[in-house]
Amino acid sequence: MSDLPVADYMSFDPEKFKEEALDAYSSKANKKRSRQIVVNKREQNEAVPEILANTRTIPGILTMRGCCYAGCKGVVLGPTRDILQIVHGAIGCSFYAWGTRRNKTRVPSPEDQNFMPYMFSTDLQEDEIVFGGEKKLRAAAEEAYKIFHPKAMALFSTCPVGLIGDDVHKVARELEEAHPGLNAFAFSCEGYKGVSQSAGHHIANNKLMMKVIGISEKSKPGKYRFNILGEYNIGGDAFEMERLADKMGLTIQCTLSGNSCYDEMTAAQTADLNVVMCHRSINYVAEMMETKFGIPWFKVEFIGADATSRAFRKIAEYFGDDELKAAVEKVIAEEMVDVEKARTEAYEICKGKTVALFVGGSRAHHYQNLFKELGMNVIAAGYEFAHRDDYEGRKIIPSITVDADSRNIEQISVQPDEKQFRPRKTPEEMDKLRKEGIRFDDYKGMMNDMPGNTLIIDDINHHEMEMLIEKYHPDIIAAGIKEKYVVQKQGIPMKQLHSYDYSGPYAGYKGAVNFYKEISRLLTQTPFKLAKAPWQEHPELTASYVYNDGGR
Ligand code: CFM
Repeated sequence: MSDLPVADYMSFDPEKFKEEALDAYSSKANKKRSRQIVVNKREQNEAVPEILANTRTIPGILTMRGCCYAGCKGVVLGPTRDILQIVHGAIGCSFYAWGTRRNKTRVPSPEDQNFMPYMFSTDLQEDEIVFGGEKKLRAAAEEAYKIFHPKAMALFSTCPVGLIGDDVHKVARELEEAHPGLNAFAFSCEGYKGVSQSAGHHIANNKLMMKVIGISEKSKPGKYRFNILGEYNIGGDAFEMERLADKMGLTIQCTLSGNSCYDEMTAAQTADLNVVMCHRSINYVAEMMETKFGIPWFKVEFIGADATSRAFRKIAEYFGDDELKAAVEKVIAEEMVDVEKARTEAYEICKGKTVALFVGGSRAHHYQNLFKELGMNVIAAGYEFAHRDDYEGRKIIPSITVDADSRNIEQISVQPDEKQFRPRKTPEEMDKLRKEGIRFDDYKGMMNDMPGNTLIIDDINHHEMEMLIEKYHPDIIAAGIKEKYVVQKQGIPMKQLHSYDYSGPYAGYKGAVNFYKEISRLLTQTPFKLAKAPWQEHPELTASYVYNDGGR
């Protein structure tokens, strides 16, 4: 047997769970789901098992996933405050990508533009679906331009736009011709493209590389300048990283895209390092910036106090300045005082409790850091839309089969930029850093970080979630708004790890303190355990008509 630590949960039998969960399916569905539910069982140093990921959800199964448009507009571009973003489509698509993700922004001065409070949509109607909506999009964009005079405008396609064939890219070109100096670009990010929001990330990454990153050289002042890729400032997470970086004497040139502005993005290539938080949504930009501008990248996590310290130490190591290293250590020591106090208090309540996480494409991994710090055992985890590399690590990328759904998404290739390519380190310096433990261009994936005998479920559905709760009653489930009430109604505390409901930040040190306190509160609260659904008290419900028959 493996000498890896085993999830400390006596009755938990992931093999049995898998067998029972699959039992409910038809043979075809069973075959597919059996490759998406795996037991993370392996010998020490052996590769983690292969999982099937980034494939279509089986029709009829309720999925947690979002759409391609959500990944492009909602996720990657959404948090940028001063690119005026117009959604070409029905009003609902716009409304649900506006504000619900809680990506915050801080406008430096009243003169700076901020379009976050506005929702721009063409509000497509039936007659435009029949006769075409391009004219309406053009008119909407002109109207918005006249009112706001933005530096950049982005146009987003929703499902009907692709079906009726409106040329959003032509409208963007016309806008640029009509308004010299305006940077206008459009996204063919129709909701149905690809199998999830992951396709939208890729489409957004491509366009940012082609139209935004590298078009100016107005960098921020600072000696040690880096970009954070894949951090979206949900509940103020990026604010916490900015606070810490400031204290340590580091400069964040640009965050893609939490609390970001257009000017910072256009000069992102002037930074000397890219650190990647959410690998899934932004690894394409990291790779392309390395090829085009010579900026090395490595993966970090700012979720979890220890992970935060590790991340900043790695950054200091990369820049290699002793003064900087000392400043980083000083801040870590200062910050850890409050962290340790909060952690010790929470630890007593949380230790030994179990948790299952099913979140997006990176958080199901990152948040395990915080639960571990509380002494909790992760028994099951899964992503909604991540790819195999996010589970098994980047080294398996060459063995991923590219299917028709992925081929649907434009692949762009970049070349070293004639003027702006500049290696940041010599090959010898890079080798030295590698020897010191910095893994450039790598992500080891979630499964390699998890104990043996844990359950990994890709694109979990209601049936499997309900079964997990019924059979194994995790003490906490971390997931999203779509799962929240299903979980709570079964008496299990639920931590919403997408928008954090009304809470956050959870990143960095202050974030860790918030998280510890909240998890202890969730574990000591009783309302959901006390509440009984009507069917629990009276298994059979009967209905009767109550109406006034007028005395007849
Ligand atoms: Fe990256 Fe995200 Fe996530 Fe994501 Fe998302 Fe999100 Fe997420 Mo919701 S970019 S993959 S598409 S960390 S919106 S901020 S919480 S599913 S785990």
